[in-house]
Amino acid sequence: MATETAQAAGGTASADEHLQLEDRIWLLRAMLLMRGIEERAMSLYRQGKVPGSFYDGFGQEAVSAGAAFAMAPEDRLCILHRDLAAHLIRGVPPTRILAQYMGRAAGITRGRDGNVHFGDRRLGCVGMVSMLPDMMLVATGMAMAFKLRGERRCALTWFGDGSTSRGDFHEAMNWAGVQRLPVVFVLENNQYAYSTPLDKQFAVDPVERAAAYGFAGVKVDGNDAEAMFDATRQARQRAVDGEGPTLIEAVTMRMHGHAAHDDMKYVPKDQVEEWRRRDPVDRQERRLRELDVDVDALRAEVAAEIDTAATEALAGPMPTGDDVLSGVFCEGEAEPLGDGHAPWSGFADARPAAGGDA
Ligand SMILES: Cc1ncc(C[n+]2csc(CCOP(=O)(O)OP(=O)(O)O)c2C)c(N)n1
Ligand SMILES: [Mg+2]
Repeated sequence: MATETAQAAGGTASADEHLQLEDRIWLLRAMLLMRGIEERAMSLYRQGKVPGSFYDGFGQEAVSAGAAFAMAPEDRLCILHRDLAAHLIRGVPPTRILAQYMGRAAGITRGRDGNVHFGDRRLGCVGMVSMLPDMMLVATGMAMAFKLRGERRCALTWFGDGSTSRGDFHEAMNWAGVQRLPVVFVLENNQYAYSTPLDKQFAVDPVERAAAYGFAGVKVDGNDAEAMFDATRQARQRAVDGEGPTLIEAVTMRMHGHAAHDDMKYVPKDQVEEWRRRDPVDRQERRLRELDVDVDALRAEVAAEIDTAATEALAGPMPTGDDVLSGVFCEGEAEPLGDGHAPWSGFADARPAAGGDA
């Protein structure tokens, strides 16, 4: 299986063909929202309003925005701790996300977790399992269900470079390859797993591992939202056409510490500086300015939306504890996952028929 390298900067011919101007604006909007919400959450954390620690995806916004954008409403997403843009693209409102971080009743887990382990099942997002990378097995299992039911649907999961050293990674890759399952694995290579750098993580180029399991591996500039979109669009197409899984290695950089408590002293400063010049938000912004989009107005609109969301989230109550046992076990009929938003205009007219439940 060939390992391809997607074209880096300036947009690909294929992205030009598949993205309308409104899609390109949507991609920037999702990334601006992600960055703004996470910045606000970090300041709420410092004010003692976010319990535990806080994890962000600063510098990695294009990985979740670009990949999630290529998915159809009936597809299923297993979203990790640096992938906030995926929740936003599927339709989770910023207020609920900020409420989630603060452990409030209006959060996605209704105050049961003040952290990143959430997913709105009504929008086709699976709540994150903290044991890494168990979401690869969940996505593979869902893809197995799609295949058995003969549905044209796809599952996608993100996971980090650190996850590739775990047994579950290899089990998921192997089963997906053997069964030729409709699943997309997005390896978010952000150079570090906590303080462990890449040269202590793998002795091979990780994208080559796809070939070892019999499917395609694609290395993509993870700081380019449109390149991410395009690689995922093609991977999804292969998946629903019965051509099996794809491993997409999104090469990016974790620009902040592992979490709020980590000053990342172990990361060389010039490495961070070098990646700052490749900022994914700036990149999409430049692209849109060239297309005469009023990016300043978009920025102002997003900033106002986040202000409103933060005010609403802060005004919302904490959970009372009365319903702490509800939702722990299935009561009555299991409620299937719902379909999420999929703003990519390509799906407006050419949406495949929705399949059954998963
Ligand atoms: C099995 C397991 N071991 C340890 C952890 C604690 N932990 C959470 S995130 C993380 C680092 C993961 O690094 P990577 O996979 O590269 O993802 P990144 O955080 O860089 O996005 C660790 C060790 C965990 N969640 N699961
Ligand atoms: Mg990592």
